[in-house]
Formats: sequence, structure tokens, C-alpha cells
Amino acid sequence: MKNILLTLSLFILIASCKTIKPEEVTAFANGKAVQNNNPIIKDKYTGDPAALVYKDKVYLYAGHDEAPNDFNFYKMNEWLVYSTSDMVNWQEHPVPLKVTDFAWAKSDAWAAQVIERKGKFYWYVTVSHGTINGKAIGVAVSDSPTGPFIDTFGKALITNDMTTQTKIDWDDIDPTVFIDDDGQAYIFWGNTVCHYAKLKENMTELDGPIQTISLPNFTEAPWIHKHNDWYYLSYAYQFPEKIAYAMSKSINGPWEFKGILNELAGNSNTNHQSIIEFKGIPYFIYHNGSIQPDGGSFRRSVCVDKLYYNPDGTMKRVIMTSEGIQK
Ligand code: FUB
Repeated sequence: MKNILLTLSLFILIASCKTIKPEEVTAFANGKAVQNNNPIIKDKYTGDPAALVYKDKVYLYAGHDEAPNDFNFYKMNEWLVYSTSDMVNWQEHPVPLKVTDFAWAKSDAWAAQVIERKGKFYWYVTVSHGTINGKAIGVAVSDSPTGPFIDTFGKALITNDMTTQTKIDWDDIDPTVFIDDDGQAYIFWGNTVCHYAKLKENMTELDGPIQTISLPNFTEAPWIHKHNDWYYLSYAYQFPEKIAYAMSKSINGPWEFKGILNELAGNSNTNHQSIIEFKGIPYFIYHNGSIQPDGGSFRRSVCVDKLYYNPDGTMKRVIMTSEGIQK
């Protein structure tokens, strides 16, 4: 009896010491065994996803969370790029862009987005400016979605002194760029205040005044997309962040608030969404802090789940899952 108890205690001790890595876990969904495909990148911490659909692939651009587990703020020096043809298998490409590629910037590879125009790829990034106080937005250009990307403009597109609505110096972050059906490009960005402006045909200069949009509890992370004849402005709402959205029939508004799209992301105070449609299926891409034991607000992980529209164009609340997208 003594021996049985000893063996049992030893077994419990060994079992409780095993670290379960996400890729080893099989989930059950609707009674079926499935692989846990979320987060989609498990060997590095990634945040602020921005996806681009180009030809027959999706390119995922993300910031690299490099903070050690005893460091409670962002440590981000570079951006990463992955690609997929099926939303399940993701291929990593060599690091395409770093803060040091912007000679005028000093740190902080924060949220960014790549868009394509006439065969060129424009990567709009958030960084800390080296000589003008605060965050700034720059743009790097490439002939390929995987780089190399070059800061051909050689200076910031937007700096903190160009916006005066807030006293904070991190209100010029999180660019999202959208080209309307008539060819006019727009950039939206902001923290606590949502700004937007037209971009010139060259995509590297503003074309006209900076305007603001009033949105309930706007925190940051605006993302513009279009579905049928509706424009959608989704954004991080409150803090810790949920994702909310507004809809409009025009890129210039008025924007009608439609409520919460995604609830708090597990173990992360930010949520940062990207919305795309690929091969006819809408996807919601976001980050959480789910990789154990060290994942969290500064060691985040990109996840993908399906997005569904209602017949009136509104979006259904996202259901975040462990299984993510299955083949
Ligand atoms: O990754 C740094 C910052 O955290 C981003 O710029 C915000 O959107 C938030 O996700």
C-alpha cells in the first residue's frame, strides 16, 4: 500500500511539472478532435497583426514582442512577415523591416500596415521619432510584399506636433491605409483621438488637412475595410481593449457606431484587429496573451478566427477560439 501511494505521488508530481505547449494540445470542437491552431505563430511573440490579401496569398505583418518575462512594457525593434495560401499553414520570411531602417527614428516598432498600389507595397509604421518628441508614422516601400522595404521618403509622414487635440505624445500611432474605389487613398491613425487625412498619389505625403472622427471610447488601432457597399471603421475600444466598430456609406462618414465586435482578448490588455476577406471567406485577426507560461500584454500572439456578417451588413460578435481555422 505504501509503495502504491509513493508511486501515485511520484506520478502526480511528474504530471504537474510538464509544461503543455499549445502545439501539443488537441482541442475538441463540436465533439470532434481538432488541432489547436491559435495562436498561429507559436515560436515567437507577435502583436498588432495587419493582413494583406495579394494575388493568391495572405501576407501577415506583425510586430515582434521581444520583452523578457520580467519586463512589463513593449520591447519591439522589428516587424515580421508571414504568408499563407490556406490560412492554416503560415510561412515565415526573413525579417523585412526594423526601426533602424528609418534613419530619423529611435525605437518602438509599434503597429503598422502594408498596402499595395500599382505593384508597389507601402508599409506604414509607428515608431518613436529621434528628434521630434513623441510617436510618429513613417512609410517604407518595396516591389515585393516580403521586402526589402526602403524608407525612400527619408522622414516621418506624421509627427506628434502635427496633431494638437491631446496632450499625450503617443497619439500619432497605429496607421491604417485604405484606397477608395475612385483611387483616392486615406490614412487613419490615432490614440484617444481618431485622425484621418488624404494621401497623395505617391502614397508618401499627406494631401490636405488632418481631420478627426468622433467615436465612442476610441482608444487606438483603427482599421478600415469595405464589404459590399459599406465602409467599416473598427477600433480598440476602452482599456483594457475590446474591439468596436462603426459603419458608413462613405469613407468620409458620417460613421454610425454599431457596438462591440470582439470582447477582451485573453491575458492581454490590447486586442488589435485586422479584417480581411480571402477566397470569399471573411477573417478576424487579432492578438492575445495566450502562450504559457510567459505570454501576456507585452508578449502577445496573433490568432485568426472567422468573421460573419448579418444580412443588413452589421458584423456578428467574434467568437475567439483555440482551434482557430481548420483545413
Ligand atoms: O504594440 C504596441 C501598441 O500596442 C500598438 O501600437 C497598439 O495598437 C497596441 O496594440
